[in-house]
Amino acid sequence: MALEERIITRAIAAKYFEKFTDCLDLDVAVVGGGPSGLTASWKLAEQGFKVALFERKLSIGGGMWGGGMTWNYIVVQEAGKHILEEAGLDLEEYEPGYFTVDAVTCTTTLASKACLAGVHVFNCMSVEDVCIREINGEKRITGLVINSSPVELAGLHVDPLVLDAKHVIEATGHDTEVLKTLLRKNDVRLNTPSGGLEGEQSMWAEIAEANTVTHTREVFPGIWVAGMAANATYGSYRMGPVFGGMLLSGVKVAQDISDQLRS
Ligand code: 48F
Repeated sequence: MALEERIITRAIAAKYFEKFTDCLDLDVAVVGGGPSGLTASWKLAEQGFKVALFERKLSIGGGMWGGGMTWNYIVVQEAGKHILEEAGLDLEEYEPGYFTVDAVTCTTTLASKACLAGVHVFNCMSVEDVCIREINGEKRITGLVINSSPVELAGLHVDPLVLDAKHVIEATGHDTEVLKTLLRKNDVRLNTPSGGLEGEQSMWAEIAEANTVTHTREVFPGIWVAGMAANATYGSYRMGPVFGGMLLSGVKVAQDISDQLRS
């Protein structure tokens, strides 16, 4: 059988745009494919919700690939260990309560769980803005403004495209990019003590890990913070290469959004 490049091209274009148009109206749009975004999208997709994940880089996985300082092992504490075990990973107890796992195995496994659960992944796609609408007298995020990452990287003047989402998860990590844009462009207040971003503090893993979970919440109607973005939003500490809080935050945001979508 002849192998025609034209058919290969048509197959890619047809399948991509089928996926893209199917995702114009989402239950949940996740921004950032780090551990919290991956876990959240996996947990939502396995419940049957229509979920898309937007990741600026070519690879999903965020800050998990390199362990600590490129030494590619990560540590997970007891509380978050069951999530990785559910994904099929074996963890080794290094000292009581400290479990290690190969960072690359962990990242690829989490990514695989999300993809196989039905998350529509758009890698190489940057979220540059949100859509905001007034609904019943309340401002609410109703969608995302996206652009191809190479367009963004090259600084080309190309307009973005837009899709609707009932809920958005801000999982962009330390930079909280989506919320920064929301605040810069709109006269709005977040559900934080100051109404703005409280900002991340220096390293304190024990407090930060617990805070990551308690700070995972709806920060403005229609947009939720998860992972390191939750701590940066609510003024907590960084925690370095211990990942239980990231995983638990992903599970929590998925559960809370699922409860709202079902109510
Ligand atoms: O930083 P990241 O891994 O976020 P996370 O899930 O996990 C944090 C940990 O990796 C680590 C830590 C805890 O142990 O402190 O840092 O909170 O992943 C965030 C992802 O979001 C992407 C970015 O490329 C990264 O992969 N991202 C950031 N801004 C955008 C974006 C954007 N505007 N559009 C699309 N993707």
